[in-house]
Amino acid sequence: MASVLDMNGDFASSAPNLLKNLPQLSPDQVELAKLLLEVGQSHLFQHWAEPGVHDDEKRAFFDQVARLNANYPGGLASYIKTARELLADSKAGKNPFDGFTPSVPSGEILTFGDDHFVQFEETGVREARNAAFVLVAGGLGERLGYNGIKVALPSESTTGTGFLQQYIESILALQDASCGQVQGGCQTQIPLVIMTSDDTHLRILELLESNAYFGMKSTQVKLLKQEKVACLDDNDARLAMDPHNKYRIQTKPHGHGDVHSLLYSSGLLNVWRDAGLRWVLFFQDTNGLLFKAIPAALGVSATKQYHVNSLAVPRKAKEAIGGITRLTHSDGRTMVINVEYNQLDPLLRATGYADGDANCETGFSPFPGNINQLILELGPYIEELTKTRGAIKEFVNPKYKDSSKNAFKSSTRLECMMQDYPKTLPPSARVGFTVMDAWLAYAPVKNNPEDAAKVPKGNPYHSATSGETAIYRANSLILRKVGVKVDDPVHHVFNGQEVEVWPRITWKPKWAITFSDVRNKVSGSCSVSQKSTMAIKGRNIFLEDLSLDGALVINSVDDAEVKVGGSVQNKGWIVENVDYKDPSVPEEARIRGFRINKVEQLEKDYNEAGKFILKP
Ligand code: UGB
Repeated sequence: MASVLDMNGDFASSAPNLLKNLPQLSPDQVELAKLLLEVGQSHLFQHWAEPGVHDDEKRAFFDQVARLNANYPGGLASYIKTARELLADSKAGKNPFDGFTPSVPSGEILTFGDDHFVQFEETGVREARNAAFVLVAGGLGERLGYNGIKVALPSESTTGTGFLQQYIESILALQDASCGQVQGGCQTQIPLVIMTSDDTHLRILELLESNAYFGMKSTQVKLLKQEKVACLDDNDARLAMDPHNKYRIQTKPHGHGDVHSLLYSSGLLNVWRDAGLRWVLFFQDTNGLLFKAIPAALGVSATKQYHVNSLAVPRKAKEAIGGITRLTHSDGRTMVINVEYNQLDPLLRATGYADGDANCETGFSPFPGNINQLILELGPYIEELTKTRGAIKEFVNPKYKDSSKNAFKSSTRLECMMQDYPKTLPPSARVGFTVMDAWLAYAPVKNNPEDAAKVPKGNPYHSATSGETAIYRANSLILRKVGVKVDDPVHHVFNGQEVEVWPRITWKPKWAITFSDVRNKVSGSCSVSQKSTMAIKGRNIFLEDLSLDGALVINSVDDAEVKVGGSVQNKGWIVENVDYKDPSVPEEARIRGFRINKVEQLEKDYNEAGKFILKP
């Protein structure tokens, strides 16, 4: 242990209080104290002379500083330097897109179910055994205001399947389908990384462990926890003290961009490369349609040899998703990059688009909407991260007290976004994107009922209500595409949001992970009435001349082959409104504004191998 008296004179004179009140410090802690003083943070020690504070608090302060220093590429000195630069730019009103002119980029636009789409899906399934998946799930989802973790929320309430379960079962279905194409099969276990944070880590771990990892091997799943970054009190980047403890620095999340530095420092990328993997797929926490888009999008990456492929959907102007934009600089540089929703309108207005972020004659913004599902080719990704160590271009968004921009309303911090990864890529990098219909690919659960009800008419609600009803709509439309006569939906208002209510059709990913799978499992003349519910929970279930008017639930083990046909008629399951303010209703139902009343159903379980016919 070094004594404070070992410290040099500069240090002592700049923080005289320390001399009297420092506990015994290790040499590393002394270095950290010096570092803080050198980068203008002496205010952090100002109150250390006050009597009555236990040395443990002060040591804990240094533990926290050590973590903040270690977890940021280049350490705290680099964080503070970047913060000063970005805060000065922000104060000067400097536009991060200065010199760039936006234009509409061109990319691969897919039409669900056509030959092209089917080919891309086939290629995607083949490539899936060479892929690793990365779920960013460190966010608390403040906009949704749900008390639990978002990945535990049911994606739909017919079967109650949670988002994480849905994701894992989809990856396993892809794994099986992909290995099934290899002669003699293969033992591939597609890796899944989940980025967590202090807000979500323990609860995600508990969810996985209490559900046997939803069928994955526990070794297949790795959790990487992102750390928060220090908050900043002013334009000099003075670190903010925690309002509840003067011996801690206040911290806030740094954003989903942390995923790149975490993957880099974890060493996993090299492990994956050595195992022959070729793709890394990034995705977010609450999109129940996500895996309907993954096989084709991966097929596009492989066919076009994209280093970066962003998944996109047609975007409504002002919708809270970023716009994929081609930016051309006056010096000739160009890049295709996400421009975040709050920056798109000012950028367009400043560059000659008088109406800013507006819909064009198609009824959509001409800029495709980024749904933050990225597919990166592993080799070029490793090459780039070796240069950047995973650091992503950051931004700062202080809320100023007044127009002098000298003081903030509350502390701010640097942030980074995972989709900004291409910003540092050389012009030779192949950066593309793939557009699919929103009904097929994108229905996130982000907004609480009150905010969702205020969304401009015609724009998606992005709520638990729309997230669930979108799953039923997508499944109904897919079945229609293979010839099933699915009744039209009815319109209904839940939590102040008008949505289409289609028959509640759900299936396990292992029943169908591609359009061709659905086509192969449905034959003859099938029909489903609007009031119906169908839950297909087995791999080898074949619908043949089925007429459904009620609720039908089929469970089967993989070795059972079940043919389902004939006329199924019963009172079914009824979708009932609930009041989102009623505390007696579980939160999961309240945030969607409905629950399912299971009045009557035909439910069959097939627990043994064999061939079966279900024909009432
Ligand atoms: N997340 C983390 O893992 N860590 C963090 O520190 C923060 C978030 P939000 P956002 O697809 O609809 C993004 O808050 O940031 C995870 C894109 O930037 O739901 O408002 C979090 O758990 C935007 O361009 O989204 O907007 C979640 O899984 C647009 O594409 C994910 O990051 C938009 O998503 C996203 O966090 C969209």
